[in-house]
Amino acid sequence: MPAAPTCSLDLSFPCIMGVVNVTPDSFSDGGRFLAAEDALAQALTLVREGAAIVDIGGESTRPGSEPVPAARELERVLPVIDALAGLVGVPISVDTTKAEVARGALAAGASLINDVSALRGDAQMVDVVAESGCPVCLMHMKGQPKTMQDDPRYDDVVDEVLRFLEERMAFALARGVREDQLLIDPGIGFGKTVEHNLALLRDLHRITALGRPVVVGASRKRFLGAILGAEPEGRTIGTVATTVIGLLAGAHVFRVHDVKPNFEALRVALAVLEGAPTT
Ligand code: HH2
Repeated sequence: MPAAPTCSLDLSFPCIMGVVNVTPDSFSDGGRFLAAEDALAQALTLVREGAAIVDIGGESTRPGSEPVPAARELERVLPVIDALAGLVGVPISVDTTKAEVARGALAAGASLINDVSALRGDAQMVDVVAESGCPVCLMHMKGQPKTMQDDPRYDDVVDEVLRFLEERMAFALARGVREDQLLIDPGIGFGKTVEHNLALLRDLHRITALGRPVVVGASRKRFLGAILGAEPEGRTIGTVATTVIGLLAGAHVFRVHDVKPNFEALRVALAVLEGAPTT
């Protein structure tokens, strides 16, 4: 397979990854961007608001969700990625666990694979990553979306997530993926109680200590609702709090639906840490 056109990801600065779900059933924006033109318009808005990466997904992984066939996922994401790649310079990420979808998305102009199964969902995915040379995000998930929130248990959630990420990184390296392609993600909300999510955010520095860029995906998630008593659209400021906490722990990429407030918080927090405004 030919290498995708833009396979490098500049993570010299922490950045915002804007989320667009081209799905009928995502937990917070399901149905809003199912039409390609609506998804494209939303992606362009997120880039204008400061997203340095746009993550396009065609299958919901919310608790209880049903898997979607590859053909349906491709139908949803390809027109959006194709059009977006012609319009913006920022890297486009495809949120998929399927090798066929990843291949199609890379050919259409995506340059990052966001695999919530961490290369476990499809035996061919690791080869797509190795052959393309593109960055890949390996995320922790306990169980499968359909049942992952049915009483998840850990002896020590942070230890287990650390061990899992180390094992998945070793697997990828053994199969020909370069270390500099790897991003890692504790998988906030994927087979975790409120307390598990809080422990992971509190101890995020242990995950950043693994030495690869860490992605944090806390945006509008249920644990914020449990703290705030708010529906997804009322969880924006709570999400911003997780972005600042993540930044202080050394995380690099903040996957959010509400780009503007998270980007502003990131810029202010970075300016404080650097002692001067950053661009
Ligand atoms: N969370 C979701 C989807 N993809 N990818 C990464 N790397 N990290 C995450 O935490 C993450 C993710 C779930 O959020 P969303 O896409 O908004 O919902 P849905 O899965 O219902 O489409």
